[in-house]
Amino acid sequence: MAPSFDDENSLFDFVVKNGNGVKGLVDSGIAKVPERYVQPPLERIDKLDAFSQVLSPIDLSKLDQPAEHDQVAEAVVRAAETLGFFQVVNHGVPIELLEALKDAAHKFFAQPPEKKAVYLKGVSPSPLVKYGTSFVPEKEKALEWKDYVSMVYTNDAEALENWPNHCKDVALEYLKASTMMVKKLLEILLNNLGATQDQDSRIEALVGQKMVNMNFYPACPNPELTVGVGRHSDMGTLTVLLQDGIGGLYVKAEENIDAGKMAEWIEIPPIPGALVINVGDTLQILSNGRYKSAEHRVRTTSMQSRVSIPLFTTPKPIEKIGPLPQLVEIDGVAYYREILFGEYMNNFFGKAHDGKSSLNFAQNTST
Ligand SMILES: O=C(O)CCC(=O)C(=O)O
Repeated sequence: MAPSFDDENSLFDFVVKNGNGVKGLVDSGIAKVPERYVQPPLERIDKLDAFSQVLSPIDLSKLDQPAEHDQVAEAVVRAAETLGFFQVVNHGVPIELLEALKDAAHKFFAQPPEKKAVYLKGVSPSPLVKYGTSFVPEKEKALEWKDYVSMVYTNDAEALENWPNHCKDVALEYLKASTMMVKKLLEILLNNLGATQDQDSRIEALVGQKMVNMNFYPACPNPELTVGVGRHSDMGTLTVLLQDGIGGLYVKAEENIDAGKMAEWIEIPPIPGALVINVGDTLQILSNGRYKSAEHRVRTTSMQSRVSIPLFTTPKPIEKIGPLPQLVEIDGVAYYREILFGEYMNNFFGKAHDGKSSLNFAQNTST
């Protein structure tokens, strides 16, 4: 018989503190999600409420063809200026590697809870690896239906020594191949801002810290009441995301008053072999608002477990972030203040997901 999780504390201990995660909850045989996972009505995701707009993926191999380069670069810039989300193909990350990553994620989460719990915050043998569930469970009224393992990159040797055996080789290869792609995209985005001076060192600083996550969303008995991940934008520079074929990732197209369009959620359908790219808050800040960090969220599904594997690229915590001075001069105003990325990060991880409110922290209140 499934254990009772009517008592909030016993549920929290089981899922969060003891590391059983949502996977442990599902494996215990629950027929209905516990109250603590029930989202307020406005946060629930109605599948039928979203547009399924198949935005053509951008073929990055064309960047190497002089006749096509400018058109592709323009598509990247346009996507960063509008939705902040796009998919890429022929990105240089081997397709077999993408398959191996999804397998590795399934294998990691299929392990018994005690094998994963060794990486829980506070007991993990390495500060580079953290296993957990939801986003910041201590701060959330309703928990997110997701388990994850995070692997922070410092150097190859430390990654191979500390990252979990099931994931380390493939995650490291993914990080390297994807970072090369991210740098190419940043070159395009910075050129468009006229930021050509010291570009290589600027790009290195923008991707100075990297982290690969493996997310696991177990099949959920009540997808209509829960979220896999709540509405949020990423805090960093660019995120590369591998999703499997299950679907459920949504991005918000902002209201466009000039075009008479209301805000709407668009489903980002899985495209075999493609990777999703999304603009993070750091690029919105750097571009003084020209590039838009993408508000996104994830639905749960009752049919099958889903995995996704993001690579987050961010500046190092000691790095300053702020709008490019030449853009402030053109705009006559700095929409964001200059701050240490570490401060931005602490604020981001100190609160439950709440759309793009993370950006308020960097807002220049004197404008
Ligand atoms: O699973 C996904 O598709 C998105 C994951 C995500 O937004 C995150 O890990 O921050």
